[in-house]
Amino acid sequence: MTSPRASTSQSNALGSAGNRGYWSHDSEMTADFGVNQGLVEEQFLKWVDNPLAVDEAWRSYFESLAPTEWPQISSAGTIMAPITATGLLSPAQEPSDGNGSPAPLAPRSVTLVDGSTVDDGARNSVLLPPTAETPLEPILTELRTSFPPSSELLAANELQARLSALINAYRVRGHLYADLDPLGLHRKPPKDEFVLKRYGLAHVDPDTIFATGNMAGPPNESLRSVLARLKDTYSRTIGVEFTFLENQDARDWLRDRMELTGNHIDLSREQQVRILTKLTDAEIFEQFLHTKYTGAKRFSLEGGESVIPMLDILTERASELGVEEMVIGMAHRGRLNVMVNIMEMNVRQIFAGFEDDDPEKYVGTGDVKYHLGYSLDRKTASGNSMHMTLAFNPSHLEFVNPVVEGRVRAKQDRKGDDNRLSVLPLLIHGDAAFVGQGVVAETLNLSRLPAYETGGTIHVVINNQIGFTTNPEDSRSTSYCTDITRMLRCPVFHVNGEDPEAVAQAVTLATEYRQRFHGDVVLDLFCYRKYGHNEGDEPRFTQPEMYEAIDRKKTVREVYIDHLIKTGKLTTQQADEIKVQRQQELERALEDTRKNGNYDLIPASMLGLWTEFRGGSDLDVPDADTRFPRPRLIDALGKLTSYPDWFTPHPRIRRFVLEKQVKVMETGEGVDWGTAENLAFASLLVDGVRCRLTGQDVRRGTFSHRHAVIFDETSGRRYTRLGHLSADQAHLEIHDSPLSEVGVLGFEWGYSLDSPDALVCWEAQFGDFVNVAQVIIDQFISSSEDKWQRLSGLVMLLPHGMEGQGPEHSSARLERFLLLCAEDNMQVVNLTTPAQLFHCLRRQVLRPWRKPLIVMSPKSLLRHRRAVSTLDELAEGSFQRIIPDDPAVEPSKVRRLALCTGKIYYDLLERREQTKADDIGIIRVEQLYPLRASELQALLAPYPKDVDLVWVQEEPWNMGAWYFMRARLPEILGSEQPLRCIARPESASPATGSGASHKLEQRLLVDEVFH
Ligand SMILES: Cc1ncc(C[n+]2csc(CCOP(=O)(O)OP(=O)(O)O)c2C)c(N)n1
Ligand SMILES: [Mg+2]
Repeated sequence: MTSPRASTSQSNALGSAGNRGYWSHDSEMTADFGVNQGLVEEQFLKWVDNPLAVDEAWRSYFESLAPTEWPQISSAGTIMAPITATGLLSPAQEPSDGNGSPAPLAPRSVTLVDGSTVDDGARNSVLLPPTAETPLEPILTELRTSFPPSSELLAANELQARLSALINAYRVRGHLYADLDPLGLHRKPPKDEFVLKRYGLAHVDPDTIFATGNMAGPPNESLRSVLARLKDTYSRTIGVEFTFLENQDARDWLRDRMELTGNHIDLSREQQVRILTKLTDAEIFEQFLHTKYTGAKRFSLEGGESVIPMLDILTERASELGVEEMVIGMAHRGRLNVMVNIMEMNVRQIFAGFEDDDPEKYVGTGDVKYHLGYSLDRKTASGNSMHMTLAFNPSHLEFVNPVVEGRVRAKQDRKGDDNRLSVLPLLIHGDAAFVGQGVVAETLNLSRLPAYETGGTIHVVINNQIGFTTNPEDSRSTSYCTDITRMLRCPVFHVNGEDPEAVAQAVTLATEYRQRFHGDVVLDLFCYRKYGHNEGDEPRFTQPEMYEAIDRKKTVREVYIDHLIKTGKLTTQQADEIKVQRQQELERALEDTRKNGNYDLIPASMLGLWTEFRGGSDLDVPDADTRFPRPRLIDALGKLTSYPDWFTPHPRIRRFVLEKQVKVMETGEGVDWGTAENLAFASLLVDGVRCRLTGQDVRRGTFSHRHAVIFDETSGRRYTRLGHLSADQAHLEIHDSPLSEVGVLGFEWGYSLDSPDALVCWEAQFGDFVNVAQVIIDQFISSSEDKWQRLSGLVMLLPHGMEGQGPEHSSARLERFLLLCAEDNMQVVNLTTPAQLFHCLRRQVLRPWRKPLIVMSPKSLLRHRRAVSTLDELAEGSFQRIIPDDPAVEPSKVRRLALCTGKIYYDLLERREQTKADDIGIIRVEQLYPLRASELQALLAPYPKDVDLVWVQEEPWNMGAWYFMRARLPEILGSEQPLRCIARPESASPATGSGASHKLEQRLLVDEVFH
């Protein structure tokens, strides 16, 4: 199918790509991008959710389509094709969702024209136009029926078939025999695979002419020539895995591009000199640091210098193909080299880091130099500008991957880059980490999901065939370290890093592939590591054989110079000039750094989008007015509770959600948790604030309280209540996520970095599972401001509370979050009323203070009869960090004052009412961090000096907020006021597995407060 808009955006991409640029190898490739199915699907998904979310051209295009022409949605489960029990609907019959748009449908079987039915999977292919088949050229037009079965013909057919089998074997398995390892130590399978004998072709005269079938190139060719081309293409210094690609166009495109050229790139002398210059930059930079800062850790790239020309070509070619912005995630290896030689960072800043001569400058803050991020606008050779961002990362290998993807997605969303061609994610991995770390698989799994796709990531593996001191035999069960990407069936180019021109060919193909087919692609750069893991490490203790081979090696640059001299492209003198020039530049820069100083790399985080926002101390930033007028709340409720004519809600949704909310509208009373939360989102959306909420089952809500998206009772078609508030409401994304914590949370944190003006939320299924994402919490969320001056307003909703559901469904590990709190780095709240949630979520956006917000979300309070608010509390109230006791309880009569947080409050309140124990005071600490000392002091002031002050929590003594309170409260309250704790006894696991025991424990706990 085609769309007017799809072809427009292609021509935009072609506009820049069509000018033959520096690395344009095949300007023709840009002439037939084909219809961007991903873009069409994405626009379609937006349109069905809210027709106004797409621009006019798309709107009228989709409106013009009959349902049978609706795009197939490849991402399972997001949206289904239009059907009813009786079959396909036409647009005229198509029920509307109230805003004039058809709404999505749930999976069903489809009635076909012939009366048969097919299920979902088959339906997609039914609704798509059939794939055009290229008719094969008749071989001999005059023979239309059959050939005489002569023995010669049969023998010839047999030989032709054998050759086809051999051609196919090269395509599928040629990479196994390729010359990939510069050290020559890489073990290959026994060498008989492609021996002609095996294919029954040994006795054939090599000059016999064969038909080449679907092999790109001449239609007829001698056996000798076919074999030479196959070897060149598939078993030289590039080994490619691509035959499993599901997209036949992509497979054929790659095959043709490789076979036509023998997988060689046609480089001008100018391009070859550029490659050499980049290799020289890479090598000389490392050698310079090695001599000037002997023994200092830099994680040298030596042995893998080809990464630098590779990234240079990637940047140039991507720019020619319409990429305007790249976000890069990479680890330690070669990072400084990339910063200087690809990102054009002033090398003086690196030298300043090595000088590190002012011990007082970064006490308690900052990060090591090979973790720092950086961004710049690079002018490319083709005259375009490329904004390049290197993401900050922790030592924890690979965890930056989802963060980079989230950042890219946010940039794409902000730019309206719907075809995802102008912002490119680039992830650079180590061989051991890539296959070893689970977060890699989680991130790969995000790549084709509507909520997370970024149009394809280019992965580069600096495969130095070792991880610290560990050999591949001990670090993976797979043949290649890239085999984890087989889950996506994306192309993988293994390339010998000592052949920079093969590297150039592979990276050119990979870049074009990403821009053309919008999918992930992998470059596995086989290389070696000249030194130990770092420069102070002796690798010969553990890898003597490998290092013997390494010691004998010329550098990659020298090997390439030999090649250029041999082919008459360069003289030794010219090569030396390039080297000397680079050395002199570095000498001058070092001298300047030492003389003039002041080149420290200070992360510049508060520029651009961030200028209006603040980090730092809580007290320095005023509170926001979070009120929202009652008539507008009623209007929002009206929208939330209405639905289109075609929609029939499930009776229980109608009764317990919609009718209940209508009642709130009428009475202004009974705002429950789900209603307040929906209203918080709605109030922001109608005021133009983008909102994004992902997590497992968030559309409905794990505890069935949200129902932001509801489903037609019979067809299952989806209706997004929050998507139909007003014509000009801001964009909403609410997506059920995959069953992932670390990948998804990393992604959302990345998304929040580039969306300071949006409400970005992630919800855990139960808070208990949040520890699967602990690295993201420790290394990014809690510490990024301190280490990198990076702020985030991410909200984490973590269901928490002791409710008899067992050890793994009770605790979001509040204690761990509190342990991480320092320097006002984040906010931790445990709320008791829907109004509090409403104001807290609104505050998160309306206050310019950007800090992660950790919410201990309730479970039973979602439906607790007392945990309700009024519309007036939403309209007129504000967020209360601490909620004082009922004014009816006279402070001077209180003998015991219970400080608590979260749902235990209601247990205490009910007991107090039952026992009329008005000598027990109850104060709710709603915001545990930052804790405002003055507020707490003011609240406690009216109570008697000798009041029995207790911290009451339902969590075991060694969990919950007690350790935190015990450490913080004495200072706030003054040391003379004793403080004790009433809690469950200490416990190694958060909760009992028995519901009955839970109840008993809870009763005893409350007894203790009231005894
Ligand atoms: C999650 C994690 N585990 C362990 C480490 C410690 N570590 C640092 S580098 C390294 C080896 C990495 O090998 P590889 O991924 O091949 O990268 P290379 O150093 O070879 O470039 C290890 C184990 C780490 N940084 N992160
Ligand atoms: Mg390695």
